[in-house]
Amino acid sequence: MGNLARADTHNPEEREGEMNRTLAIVKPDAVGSGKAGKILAHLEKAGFTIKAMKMTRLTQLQAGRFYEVHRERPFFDSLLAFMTSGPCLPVVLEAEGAIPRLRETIGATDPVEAAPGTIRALYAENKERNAIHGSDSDENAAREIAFFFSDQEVLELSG
Ligand code: IDP
Ligand code: MG
Repeated sequence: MGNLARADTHNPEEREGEMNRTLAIVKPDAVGSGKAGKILAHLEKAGFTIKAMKMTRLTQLQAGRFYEVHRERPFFDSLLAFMTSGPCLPVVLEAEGAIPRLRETIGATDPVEAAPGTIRALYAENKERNAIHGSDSDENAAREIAFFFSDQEVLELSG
């Protein structure tokens, strides 16, 4: 390991290997069809460390808040019905370059467009029931981790 801290890195704790965290959610289709274990194994094989996870079932209100940005989309009501249809599994993942790495590992939203070998290519049913969520930016990763995990849980993670 070189000791080349990036010039724009101010927090010394963030220097080593540029480790950071993102949020995945194993969605209700994948949990319900017994694919959660395979998906977690896929994520570990792709270089992520699981830092926290919990099985939960979203309420309509929670799903609406989580997907607030899509409220005006034609698929919003259907997405909420899907996301509240059964348990899901939010997971905090750590890796170097975690946010882009997760997006690459999960593949395109629609499984027919997802690159071969990606989680969605392997496990998604269709564009809506697509097995897994991944945060799309640093800002959203922080927001989405905080959405599911309390300050105390996150603090305990950093120990
Ligand atoms: P992403 O999950 O790949 O980031 P987004 O565009 O952020 O995709 O959409 C959020 C979720 O909404 C998708 O993962 C999928 O479950 C659902 N979704 C997105 N586009 C469509 C669509 O055109 N039809 C049905 N569901 C969709
Ligand atoms: Mg998205």
